Amino acid sequence: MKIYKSLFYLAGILSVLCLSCQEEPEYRKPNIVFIYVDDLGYNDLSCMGSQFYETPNVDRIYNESMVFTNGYANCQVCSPSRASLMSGKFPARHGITDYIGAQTGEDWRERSKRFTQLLPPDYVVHLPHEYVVLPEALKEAGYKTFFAGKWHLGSEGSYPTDHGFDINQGGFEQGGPYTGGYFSPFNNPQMEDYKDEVGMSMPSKLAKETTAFIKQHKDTTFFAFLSFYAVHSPIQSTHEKWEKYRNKAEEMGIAEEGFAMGHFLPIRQNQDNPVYAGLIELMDEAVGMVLDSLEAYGLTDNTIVIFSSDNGGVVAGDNFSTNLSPLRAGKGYQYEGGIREPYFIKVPWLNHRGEENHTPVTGADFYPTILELTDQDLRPEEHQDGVSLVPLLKGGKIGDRPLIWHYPHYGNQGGQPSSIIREGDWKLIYFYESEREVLYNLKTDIGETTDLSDRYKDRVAEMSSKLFDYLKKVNAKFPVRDPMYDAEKEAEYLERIKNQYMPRLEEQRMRYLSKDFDPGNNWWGSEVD
Ligand SMILES: [Ca+2]
Repeated sequence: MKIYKSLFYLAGILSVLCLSCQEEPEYRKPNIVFIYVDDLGYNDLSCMGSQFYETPNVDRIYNESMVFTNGYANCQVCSPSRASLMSGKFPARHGITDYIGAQTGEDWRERSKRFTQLLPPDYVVHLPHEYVVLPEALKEAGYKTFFAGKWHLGSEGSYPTDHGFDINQGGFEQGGPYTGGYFSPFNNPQMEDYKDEVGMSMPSKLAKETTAFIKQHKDTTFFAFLSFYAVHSPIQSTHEKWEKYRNKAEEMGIAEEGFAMGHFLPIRQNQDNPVYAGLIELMDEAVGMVLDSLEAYGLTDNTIVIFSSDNGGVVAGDNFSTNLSPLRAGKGYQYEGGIREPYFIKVPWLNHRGEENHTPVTGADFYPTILELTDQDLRPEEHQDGVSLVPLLKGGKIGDRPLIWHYPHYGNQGGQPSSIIREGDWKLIYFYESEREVLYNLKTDIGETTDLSDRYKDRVAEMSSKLFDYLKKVNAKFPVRDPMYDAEKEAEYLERIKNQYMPRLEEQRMRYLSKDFDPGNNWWGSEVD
């Protein structure tokens, strides 16, 4: 008995000694760095299989993440996907179904001059204020919240600082760097231009602001949302990077023809655009700056890093930048190229090493996932269409659920008004023009080449009714037939695209790949005397 007592006494002394000499580190909620690239395609990264683009820094995230191979944006264009990420709701529910600024109804007919069969419906034009969106939830939990880059979720009154971000660097109503291009001065009304930054690239500037924020808040808990304007049009790069990728394209062999006609527009057939490759590398270097700053301030082990994009890479329309084979099409389209994305979640203490998870997941899942990873109660009344992916991150499963997309608009890139439902390996697309469905099995046919709707009529009926039940439940809006539609005019328009526009695109492609290419203006302002 005496011995036990002495041991107990001794243990007590030791534990007191231990506490005094070695302070228990105070538990701190993890930081979050969310990196969102604009218009980045599924395989526009070297870690995702590109042989042309080089992205060693994004590959660092990939290598320490769980990689979701069936990770999706919630729409084939930007604003709807961004609103889904912030709100945890699918676009049909939050009502921002097209990029903010797109024309609808008779305006579409008058201004697009495309002579389409349908008139697209109105949509919500800013992130609804009544929602408690992700940054607001994190702010309530004590996070310092920071936004840098592209916003495109409303104009004044609906900027990042109106939706839970303490700081906004460069986010406003515009969807691209239209005010000053990709090299400083940017003339962005929400971001200061400095004299010593003239010629600096937009990705570097956004990374610089993000790392300054991280440094300033390294002793608190923060949520930094780095929302690159890259790699959205107008694509621009430096002379040096253009030259590197022009030479690389030549080494890989330049195809004689670069385009093939799609439904409405020519579609780029290869990854061989040296300006786009250079812009991707500028983005990648900026990612490296942010990762290095986490390392420098000792934050790597307590910072969750997430990487994704808002829609597919641009294969048609805008700058006709890339090709996403074996996925079909790209931004603006209802096919996998339009919606499937790089989707990486790095949780340092789960020690992932690039393991692939094939469960279909979407941008709406980030909100509940982040809440659970930061020990907060879920808010199912907010993120109604998202689920927490923490069970998957821990090696388990989540319940089966249908994923739904609703895009009752014509994309500038040639996409068609359509709705999509994905269940398991099956994907059903409903086209509003033809009022027909197509059915693909993505496991055996990732390129969506073989329509199986005639063979699986029961499955089509079942998935279709699930899709439209959901759309009706959330009061989705639908396109209407244009009473002034003229099939002949549309056919003439499409002939002009094929016979006049496509040859001009081929010329432009070859100009970018020629040895003496010079865009003028000192390489878009990147070269400073
Ligand atoms: Ca986008």
